[in-house]
Amino acid sequence: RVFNKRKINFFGGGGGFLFSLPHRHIERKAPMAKCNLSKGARIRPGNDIDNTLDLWSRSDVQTCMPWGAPVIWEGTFDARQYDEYYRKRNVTVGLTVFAVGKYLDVFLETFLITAEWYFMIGHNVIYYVFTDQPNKVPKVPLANKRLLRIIPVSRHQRWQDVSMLRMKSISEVIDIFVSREAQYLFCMDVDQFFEGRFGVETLSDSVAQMHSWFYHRFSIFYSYDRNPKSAAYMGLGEGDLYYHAAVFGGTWQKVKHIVDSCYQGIWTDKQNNVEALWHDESHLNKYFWLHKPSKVLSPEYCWDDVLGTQKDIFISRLSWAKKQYEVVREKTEKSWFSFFF
Ligand code: 5GW
Ligand code: MN
Repeated sequence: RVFNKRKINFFGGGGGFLFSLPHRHIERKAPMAKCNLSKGARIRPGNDIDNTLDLWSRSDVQTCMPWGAPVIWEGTFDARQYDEYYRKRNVTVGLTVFAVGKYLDVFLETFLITAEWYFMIGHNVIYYVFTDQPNKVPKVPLANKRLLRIIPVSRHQRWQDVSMLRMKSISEVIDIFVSREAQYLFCMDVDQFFEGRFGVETLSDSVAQMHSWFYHRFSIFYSYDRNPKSAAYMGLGEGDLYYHAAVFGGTWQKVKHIVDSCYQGIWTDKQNNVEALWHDESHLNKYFWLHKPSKVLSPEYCWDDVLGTQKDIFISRLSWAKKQYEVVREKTEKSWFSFFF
């Protein structure tokens, strides 16, 4: 959530111009916390596949969280072993994506085509495409064991509502479809494309995405909601990481709890006539602070190419698409930020 937001907050990261620049230009990089588990320690009890992770293969980055959740980086997992484990269990993974208004024309086809190349290849996949124009959904040919459901939604006046009402719609679709046909569910923004493996190594009870703009920033720059009137409020010193709402997931049971809790917060804010700084993302960050994710994805899983080449990013798996504000947003919504480019 970087551009085109109206509320500006000094600590907000997305706020002032200086804080919006890619950090490599202006800020000292914050050193990453390191995994404090002793070598050979088991990340989860039992014979869970996550015990095969080699958290010590990447000494340059944070590979586990203090509560024991692994952070998935290239080099920490054996893709073959993961695929075999979940193939045996015949896992089905759902993927929700919203394509409302012009976002359908501009982003959906590329998102789906590249997902067919890289997302959970060899496993059962069900796409849930939420859209206000069902008959315009591109007919992307799907591989074996993959299917796509179109979920009609209505268009909302304010774009903040489009992104916040995702939480409610996802919850409903979990009740109607996902709980009957999939074990895991990912929820993603549509304005991105896959360009590297996004596989079953990402599956876990609840999965959060490390935000690529913040992983080397000191936590005072995390753009949490700092307004005490909002349900998403987080004080200075609170929070673990800044998570990106463009990718989150888990078992459908956990995702249901995530989206219901976030929606509850959004609804409470509406009653109180406040709106969190980064909308659903602020509420998601609050949620993951109170309910720690059981797995965290490294910025490889949602990378912004604007950040350029970084020596700890060996591969970009899912990449932000160029925004094309002129096309996707109304004239009045044009980004003030684009003035600088
Ligand atoms: C339109 C104008 C402003 C903000 C959002 C929208 C919008 C979002 C829309 O018109 N249609 C739509 O389907 N969305 C969905 O919400 C897309 O899946 C989109 O990826 C997601 C989040 O909105 P983004 O990607 O514009 O938000 P940021 O935080 O990535 O800039
Ligand atoms: Mn987006």
